[in-house]
Formats: sequence, structure tokens, C-alpha cells
Amino acid sequence: MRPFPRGRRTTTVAAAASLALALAIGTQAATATPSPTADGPPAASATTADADAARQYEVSGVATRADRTALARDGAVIDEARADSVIVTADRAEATRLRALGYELAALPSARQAAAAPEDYHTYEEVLALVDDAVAQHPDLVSSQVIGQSYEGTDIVAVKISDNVATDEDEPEVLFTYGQHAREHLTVEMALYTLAELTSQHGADPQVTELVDSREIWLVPSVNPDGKTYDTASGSFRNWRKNRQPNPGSGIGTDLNRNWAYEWGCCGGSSGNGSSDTYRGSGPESAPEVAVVADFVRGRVVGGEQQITAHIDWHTYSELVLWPYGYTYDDTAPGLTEDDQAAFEALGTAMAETNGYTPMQSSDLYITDGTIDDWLWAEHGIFSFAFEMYPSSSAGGGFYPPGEVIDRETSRNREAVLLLLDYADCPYRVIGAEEQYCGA
Ligand code: 0X9
Ligand code: CA
Ligand code: CA
Ligand code: ZN
Repeated sequence: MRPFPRGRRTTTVAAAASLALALAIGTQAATATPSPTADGPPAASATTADADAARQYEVSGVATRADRTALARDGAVIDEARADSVIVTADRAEATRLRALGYELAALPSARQAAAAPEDYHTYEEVLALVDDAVAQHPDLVSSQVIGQSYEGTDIVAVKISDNVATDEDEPEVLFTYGQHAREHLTVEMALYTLAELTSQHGADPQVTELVDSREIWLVPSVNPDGKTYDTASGSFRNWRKNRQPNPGSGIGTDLNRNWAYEWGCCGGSSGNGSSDTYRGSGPESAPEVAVVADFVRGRVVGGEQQITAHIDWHTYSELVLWPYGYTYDDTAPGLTEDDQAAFEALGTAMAETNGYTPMQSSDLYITDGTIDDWLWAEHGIFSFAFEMYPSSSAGGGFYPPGEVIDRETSRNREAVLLLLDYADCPYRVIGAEEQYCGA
């Protein structure tokens, strides 16, 4: 049984998610974003070694979620939604392909994409060293384990934070996953911030102490270490998103966040083309990294009960809090009742109020299939959110904001993380339905 078996359905409010998007888009439109001046083929970029490396373009005339889904169905990955355009990352061939399909692309000035240097972020090696340090400094509070290997054989690590960390206690478990997408380095910094904050404030901050002592917290600081390392290995950013697994036909890499085993490839929210940035892989969990984390989650079913109740999958960028489902525009769907939806919306909105992000159902952005949040909810009943961190637009540096914002933009999520930890005993508590769903 799940920790909060579902009871009878009750009536609840209809979702206002489309409105939320309209507001978000309106806000973005009101924020004066200089329109791109550069056009045509990519110019040599300060951030990228080769002239053919992927860069960002503004695609005009893409205004609604249906427009965005259509563009995504054509194999593009949408970095940012604006009032009546989107930003995509594409290499020369991809840009040519999209133009041939009739899209109008304008290259963003490359200076805007050069806000950071690889040295601004921790390497995966440094991440593992910091994890080891935390275990050494707080042996009663922190442990780490290798949960499997990436395609290239790199260890994927899960960190546990709790009192009596060596004991599997009967406490709500919470999972955080970071860095499914290689270039989203800020998310891995979010893992390091969370590790540092929960350990350094334990015994000092009463709220942190109480939550760490009453929960078992799992961090997977980098789900995609091969991709992360590849993105910076040349000394300049490669705009790499996927893992590094070669594909049978053409191309390298699977989009890990299209490879999860729920409604995999169902709905035009991923690509079957190995060269696409949203390639879904040859089958569900065909990416070793996804299989490793999925096995870890299945391993948290103890005595028939999934121990993890809540989860955040960390991404950049756009400053959003997203909840399932991504594969359908419908607010409710098989396995997602009106109460479930109301709890997702209430908890997502409450978290967004703490960090100023915009809350919405993920499909209000565009349809995605095979994502981790859909799988964790549908298959494991885990209240799973996706956060898109700083910046809100490419003007803030896109995937590569400068190092000086890291402290501010990771600690910005402190209250949201603590709020999720708090509600992990019974997420339905957020809609006042704890007696119905979580017993007494
Ligand atoms: O498309 C994605 O995988 C995420 N956006 S990103 O720009 N970081 O690639 C959003 C995932 C949110 N979750 C769902 N859409 N289900
Ligand atoms: Ca404990
Ligand atoms: Ca436990
Ligand atoms: Zn992402």
C-alpha cells in the first residue's frame, strides 16, 4: 500500500493552469527583453570552441502551448517560452532543418550566452569530493552510496541525509534529482547548496534540525555525469543536453528526461530521431542513467510500500514550478484525480510563493512524454515536481549564468525545499485532506 491510499474522489476546484501560463507569458512580455540583433548563420562564439556548436535562436510566431508542442514535435527543444516566440538551442544543421520546415529563426547575440566560464561551476569530480567531505564531517548525518554507473562507466551516487543515517528508519523519504540535462550546471550547484545547508544548519537552525531528524532525504547530485563532464571538457561550453550514449541510426545521446517508463513516446512530446536533442532512446529506460535511478526508486519500495513521498527534479531555466502530467493537456487523467491535482497545484503554488517562480502544470508549457515526474507520480505515487531555476530568460545567461549568482539563486530555493520536506509526511495535508488520505 502506498503511504496515503487514495480514498473516494471529492469535488475540487478546476485548475487555473492555463491562466497561470498566460500570466507568466504576460510577465515575460512586460519585462523588456532586447530583441536579437544578430541573424543568419552562427557567428564564432566566445563560449564555444567550434563554430558549428549549438547556440540559441529566437523562433518567432510560436505563441500557444499547441504551437510550442508542434515545434517540440518537430524535434526542437524549447529553452524558454515568451509571449509570441520561443528560444531554442540548435546547431547549424538543426537551424537549417527548422528553417526548411518554415520556422523563422534569429540567432541570439552570442555575448548573451557567454555569461559564465566552465570554472564557475563544480566539476563532477569536485562534486564527489564534496560529498566525501560531508560524509567525513557528519558521519551520523550523511552517507553516500554508488547506485550504478552511467553509459561511460562513471559512478552515479545517492547521498542520504538524516539523523541515524545508517539506519533505515520509518520516516517519510524525499528524493531530489539534479542534472538530468548536462548543460544545466546550476542544478548540480543546487545539490551542493542543499547538502551544505542541511548539514551545517543541523543543530543550529531548529526547522532544519527538525526536518532532517524526521525525514530521510536522498540527493542524486548528478544523474548525467558523462553529459556534464562533456559539456565543459573542451574548456568552453558545448550546450550539451543528453547523455553520451551513441544511437544506432545517427547521433549521440538520449534525452534522459524523455526516457522514463510511463507513456514513453506516447504523445509527440519527444523525438525518435537519434540526432534530436529530445531523443527518447530505443526504449523506456534504455539509458543506463535512467535505469539506475529508476532501480534506486524501485528499491525504496519496502514491505510493498514506496517510502518516497515527494520529489523535485531540478532543471534550468525559466523560473518555473511544474507538476504532472506532462504527456497530456488534461488536468486530471488516469491515476491523477481531482484531489491529486488540487494537492499538486496547492503545494506547487505554495513553493512558488517562496521563490517567486511561476507555478503551472508542465504541459501548459508544451507536451513532454517519458519524463521523470510523470513516471514517479503514475508508477510510485510520489508527489513529483520539476523546478526550472534561474534565469527567467536568456538575458540572465540562459543555461550559463555567471558564477556570482550561484549562492543567491541556490539559496533562493531554501524555503521551497524545506516546505516540501515539511509536507512529505502527507502531501494531501496541503488541501486539508490528511484524514482522508493519510489516516490518523
Ligand atoms: O523539457 C524538459 O525536460 C524540462 N525543461 S528543460 O528546458 N530543462 O529541458 C521540463 C521538464 C518538466 N517536466 C515535464 N514537462 N513533465
Ligand atoms: Ca533518521
Ligand atoms: Ca526509511
Ligand atoms: Zn532540463
